[in-house]
Formats: sequence, C-alpha cells, structure tokens
Amino acid sequence: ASDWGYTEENGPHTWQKNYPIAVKGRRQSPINIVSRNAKYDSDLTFLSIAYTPEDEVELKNNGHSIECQITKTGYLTGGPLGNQEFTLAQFHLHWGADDTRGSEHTIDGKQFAAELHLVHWNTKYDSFAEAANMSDGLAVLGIMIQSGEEHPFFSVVSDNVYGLIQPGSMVTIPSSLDPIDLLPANIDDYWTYEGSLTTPPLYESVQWIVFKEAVAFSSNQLDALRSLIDSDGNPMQDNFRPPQPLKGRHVRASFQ
Ligand code: BO1
Ligand code: ZN
Repeated sequence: ASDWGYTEENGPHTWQKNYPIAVKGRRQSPINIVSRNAKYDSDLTFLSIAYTPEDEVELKNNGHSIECQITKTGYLTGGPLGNQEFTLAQFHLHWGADDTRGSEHTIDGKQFAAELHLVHWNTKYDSFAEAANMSDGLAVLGIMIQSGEEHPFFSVVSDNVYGLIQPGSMVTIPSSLDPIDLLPANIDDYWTYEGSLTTPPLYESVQWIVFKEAVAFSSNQLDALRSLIDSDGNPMQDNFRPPQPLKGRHVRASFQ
C-alpha cells in the first residue's frame, strides 16, 4: 500500500505514525466551522484576486486527487493576507463516494459533496517547496461543492478524466480555463483561520480562506471524479480528511 491514503490501512487515523504532527500539531486542518462562533473582523478587507487564464489545461492524477497545474502568473492578496502577495500554483479537489460526503471542511456540521482547493504560496519565498513549511507560506481558497447544475467551466476537467484514470497519468488539454471562473459569485463572504495541509506532510503553513457560498457541479461531473483510480488501486473516492481539533484557534468571518 502507499505511504498514506484513505483506506482502512493507510487512512487519516494512521497518518500520525509517519507524520506525528497529525495529532501533535496545534493548527491542523480541516476543521468544522461553527458559524455562530466565528467573529466578524472588520479588518478583513476584500480579497484581491488577479489570475491569468490558462491557454492549455495541465491535469494530473497524483494518486490522491486530480490536480490542475497552473502555468500562468496569478496573484492573491488582501483579506487576512494583508499586503502579502501569494501566487497560484495548482488546484485540486476532495470528494465522496456519493453526494452525502466529500468535503474536508464542514460548516455547522454539514459536509458537502466535494471541496475545491486553490493553492497559493507566499512570493516572499523562492518556491512552493520553500514556502510549504513556513508558518506564513501558503494560502488556500476552499470552495464547497454541492450537486446541482452542470458547471460550465469545470467541464474542461470533468470531460477529460478518461485520460487520467490511472495514478501518475497526465494530460494537457488544448482549451482555456480562467481559475477565477471556479470561484463562487460572492467572494466577499468567507471564513478564515490558521491551519495546515490536509494531506501528509500536514505542514502547519496554511492561511485557510473558506467561502460561505457553495458552487454547484452536476452529478455527471462528480461521477467523473469518482471514476479515477488512486495510488492503492481503488476508486478515488472519499479522499477527504475529517475535521481536526480546534485547539484554541479562532475562526474569523469577513461578514456579519
Ligand atoms: S491541501 O490544499 O491542504 N489539501 C494541500 C495538500 C498538499 C499540498 C497542497 C495542498 N501539496 C503537497 C504536495 C506534496 C508536497 C507537499 C509539501 O505539498 O502534494 O507533493 O510534498 O511541499
Ligand atoms: Zn486539498
């Protein structure tokens, strides 16, 4: 079996063996966001997002998820990040075997069908690898996905999974994709807290920004993700880590 995964043998409850930070850490992710405990913070100014459309879409089955590698410059600043600038590296998803589960963060105990992560690193460092283990190294935008209407811009991913079934496979799709089109319409309302990578090595380097508004994918689009094979040779499904202890952390809200 792989070093880590989502089976009974190598799933989240076993990660602490090779990655003790899984239980010893003070800022592990994901968490359950309790909306009534989140404090409105008027200092949370609007997020400033300046992405560049990709003119080709580079997709990879990394054995744990489907990942889209970003090749154009794209920046995220503002909000909890202040004047620090973060650059978009990749996006990927976590999802369930069915629509009743799949997201990593939960909101007032509610789990969504999937969760999209747009992963950025702080440009004060030289690379993603250098930033990944710094307390202010990464910023991830988390978007809850629910089953509903087909998402016209996610189709470039979901229509091309047939070339990505086996772990390690990569395809480059000659279509454009602007990552901004994957965000909810309302990006003003979000929760934010200090957390970690949700997969090994579980580095405590992530400023999480989780949007209040969910985005819809069709059941066909979600089923396409479920058809992938993971690094254990199983259907890639339920590739989410459950919520972790808050350990005294505070979640802030950008809205009242
Ligand atoms: S997530 O957004 O918290 N689910 C997340 C989890 C892991 C990564 C990015 C975002 N990236 C991982 C790479 C590993 C690498 C590690 C540290 O970052 O997938 O290959 O070892 O650099
Ligand atoms: Zn993720």
